[in-house]
Amino acid sequence: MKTYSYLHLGEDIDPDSFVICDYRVTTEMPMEKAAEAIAAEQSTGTWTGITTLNDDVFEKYGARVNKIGKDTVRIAYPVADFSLEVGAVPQILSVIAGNLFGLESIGKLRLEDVFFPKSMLKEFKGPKFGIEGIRKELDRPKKPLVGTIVKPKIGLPPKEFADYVYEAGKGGLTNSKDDETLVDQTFCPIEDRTVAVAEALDRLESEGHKMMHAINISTAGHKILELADKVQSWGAREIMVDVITCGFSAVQVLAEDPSIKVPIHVHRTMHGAMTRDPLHGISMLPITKIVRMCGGDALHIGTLGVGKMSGDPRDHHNLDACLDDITVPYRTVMPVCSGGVYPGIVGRIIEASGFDVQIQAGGGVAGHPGGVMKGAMAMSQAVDAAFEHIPVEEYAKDHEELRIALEKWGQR
Ligand code: CAP
Ligand code: MG
Repeated sequence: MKTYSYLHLGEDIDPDSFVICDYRVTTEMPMEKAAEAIAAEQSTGTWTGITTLNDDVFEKYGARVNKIGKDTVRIAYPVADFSLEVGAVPQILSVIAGNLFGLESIGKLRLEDVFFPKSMLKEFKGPKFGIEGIRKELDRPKKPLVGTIVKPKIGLPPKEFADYVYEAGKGGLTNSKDDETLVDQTFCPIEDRTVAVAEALDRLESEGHKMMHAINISTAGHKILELADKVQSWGAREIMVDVITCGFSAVQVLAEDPSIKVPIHVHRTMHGAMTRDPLHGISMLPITKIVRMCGGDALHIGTLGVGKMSGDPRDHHNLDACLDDITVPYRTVMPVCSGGVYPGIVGRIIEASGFDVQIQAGGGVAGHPGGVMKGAMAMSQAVDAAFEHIPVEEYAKDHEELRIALEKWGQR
């Protein structure tokens, strides 16, 4: 039986003909063997030589191990390995991020990055709104967006929920959203909540302030489009999808359906199971790239090493993947920095992100001693200070709400 080698080290790989993946590999095996095991499992091979593999199949469809580093490998998968209907994420993921994670012989493995050829990128449409579209809806051309997550994350009935949104808008916030665990519980049915929030947003608009609230429609795959349609008809101005629990295709089906005419806010709850271990899983970067391909308009990317969720300066790659307009043919995605945010850290986040960002605080608004409106004012003031390059403690001298927030939570 013929044995085949998947090693093509240092060869020129045409980026238009391959999907190129960078993996981090922790293994007792020699790196070359580990890399070949991955390339085989994910393309034409298996754990042993097989009589059914021939030169033609191997040459056309075999993955190529292109680079090996101390603990990294680069593997290129021929475009032909992907389903004809290439704009379909499930099959792509099962090639580049499938069985390989379970290979007993390898140890730990992490997909760090992925590069798709133009022919595949063009099968996806990207965001319908993106940064520009969301800014236009909000009449907020330059300043960072500033939002809240209604807290407590579950339990408020529709009226109190909508009152929270109204107060947040009165305090100057441009955005608010449902929390990831809230969809359609009996204490807050989605129809009643959407209608009550729509009334609050209309009232704010009639008083001169434009605001968006993302209604969480994360539900079963066969019901998500219908639910999105319904919440739109009840007045939703934005919808939210938990992309890991619902799947990338949920984002895509919503973004590509012509009946959906509102931006899609993409939450990433459960991503930590894949992204947190620096040696195993899938880093946020490929997730960000695929969300953008599928049409997410805003995406949580972490707080660039500052907030309550684990994260580090590598989050910058995720930010770049939202904003990069050179390598991808889509609109940009609004990066959302959320998780343990409060006024005293807004300046540091904006320093790291720039102004094209949506900064959000749940506890950092609802925990303000003066209540939601003052909490929202303090967050808005912190954003204004950063936008005007004024140190936050300086700005707080004339802004009481901000001063109280700094007293309570401090500053970093
Ligand atoms: C923030 C949040 C978000 C996190 C998730 C929460 O609330 O609503 O779900 O931002 O993390 O429940 O934690 P707080 P990430 O402002 O009260 O922390 O954005 O990193 O996906
Ligand atoms: Mg949350």
